[in-house]
Amino acid sequence: MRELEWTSSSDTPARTRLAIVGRGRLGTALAGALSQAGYDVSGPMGRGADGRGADAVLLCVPDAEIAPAASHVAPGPLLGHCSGATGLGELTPHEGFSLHPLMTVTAEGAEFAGAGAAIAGTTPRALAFAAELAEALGMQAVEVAEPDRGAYHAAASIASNFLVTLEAAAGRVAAAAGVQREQLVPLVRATVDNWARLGPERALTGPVARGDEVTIVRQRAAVEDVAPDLTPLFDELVSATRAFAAARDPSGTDTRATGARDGYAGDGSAGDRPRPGGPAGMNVIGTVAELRAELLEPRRAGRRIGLVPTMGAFHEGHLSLMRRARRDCDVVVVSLFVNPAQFNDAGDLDAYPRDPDHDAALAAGVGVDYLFAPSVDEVYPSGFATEVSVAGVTEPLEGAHRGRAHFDGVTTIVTKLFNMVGPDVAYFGQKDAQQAAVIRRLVRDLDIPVAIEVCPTVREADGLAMSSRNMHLSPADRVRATALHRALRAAQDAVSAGERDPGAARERALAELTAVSIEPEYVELVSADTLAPVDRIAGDVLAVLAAVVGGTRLIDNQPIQPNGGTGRP
Ligand code: PAJ
Repeated sequence: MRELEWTSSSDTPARTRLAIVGRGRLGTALAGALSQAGYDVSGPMGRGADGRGADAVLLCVPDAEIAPAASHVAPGPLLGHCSGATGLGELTPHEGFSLHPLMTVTAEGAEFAGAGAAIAGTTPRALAFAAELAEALGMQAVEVAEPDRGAYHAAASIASNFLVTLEAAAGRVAAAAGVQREQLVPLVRATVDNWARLGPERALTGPVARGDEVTIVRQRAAVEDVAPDLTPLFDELVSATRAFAAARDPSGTDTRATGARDGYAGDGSAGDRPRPGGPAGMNVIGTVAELRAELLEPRRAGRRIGLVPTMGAFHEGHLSLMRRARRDCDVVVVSLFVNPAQFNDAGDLDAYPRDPDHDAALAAGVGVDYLFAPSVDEVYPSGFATEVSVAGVTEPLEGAHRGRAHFDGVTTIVTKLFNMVGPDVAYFGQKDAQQAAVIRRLVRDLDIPVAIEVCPTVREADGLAMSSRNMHLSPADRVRATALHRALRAAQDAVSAGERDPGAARERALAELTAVSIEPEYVELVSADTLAPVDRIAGDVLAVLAAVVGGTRLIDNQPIQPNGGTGRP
């Protein structure tokens, strides 16, 4: 039996008369539970009810119908709704409250006792009534301020609705393997239970947490095979899980870092290269002669050969190029060669991560046909005396900061790789925008018969562009480094809002960096073609930047679109 001061004027305590409007699942469940708790409940009734005679009216209707339903309610009673997202303004001019159960209500009803409930009220009395209803239902009430409703409700959707979407996806993939949904249930229960008992950090297990990239690649290939529409979701989840695992346990997240350096000989000796033969389905090749012999037949048959030049330590950025090549070409060759000629610092070359067997497994996982991993001697035999050097586009930005020798090293090795492989198409990443522009100029100037494809930058969930150097960042610097992407977005946002002065857009980017004490080597708005600074933003413009964050040099860029759009690289 409930008594409220505001209804009780006689000696006999009056039961609070509560009208429930809305005959859906929630209205039905609340009417039952509150009547059991001692309230004098009428309803659930239809949406046009005026609530006359009630002390309080509770609207259990969809958000869009709260205001129309409220307009039918006669003046007098307290008026509440059960929405998490909608504010109390919809109840005006009534004295209003809201009670949002943090609990799902299915056709079978709901278990309110023990669940949370978000409450709010336009007056202390209305808030107290919402608290009282929650208590009567055995719920843990928490007051959520109006400005916090959006975040509160998003959290509820992620925790509940999106989890169901994930489980539905898991069920589909499981079904393709002949595993029934029911067989996943104990796993899901144990996971949620671990999350509740141990917290998210300790509850996270599995291949992403272990850094087991080979397994992730295999899983992705399977998803792509049995439920291709789920691949983007899978990729996003891997990326978000990686970011979470990295923030959680900075010491042990990237197993490649240690494994790589342990096995590194640094002189192009066999320890730098994958074991010959390689994983099933992929051929690992160490010499130019062998490679040419292998490609002779496909070339004669007019098959399309794609090349992805790399220096190893594969991450999703590299794998995205390989997948693209796999999609577009008949034969996919990936070169893995840590090119000493493009490092201007011996320490940098020594520290370059290497894990050739792991790389070979990843490449095989995405369907690469040949992993070409030559030794330093194979590429630069004694007496080697030729250099390919591109002028102009190599001079600003990276050229100015790393020295011309860097790009001379890149153009020399890439020319050699083109001659060794003879690809129809070669794939490069937008992540290294200047490198891509230099390569385009190289093939144009030297009439090299290869098409250059530049693929979008692959980013971590928090926006940091993937790079083999990221593994050197300390946890704190890993967080600071996200400012690079924010800076580029700030420049894009300024331009989208109408800014055409590169200096002003640059200042916006700079502000994001200085906010976390990052002094960039450069932040510029340049022509995407020539890499020269622009004096007005029009046409294809790139925002580019480089910065040393905690001793690790990072670069990033963003194509800028003057007429809106995300310009997402
Ligand atoms: P590496 O740094 O191994 O990069 C190989 C290719 O992967 C490059 O084309 C690079 O732009 C691309 N890449 C790197 N990170 C990426 C990301 N987050 N998203 C998309 N693509 C990404 O670049 C080199 O090697 C070398 O200079 C090389 C061209 C192989 C010459 O030695």
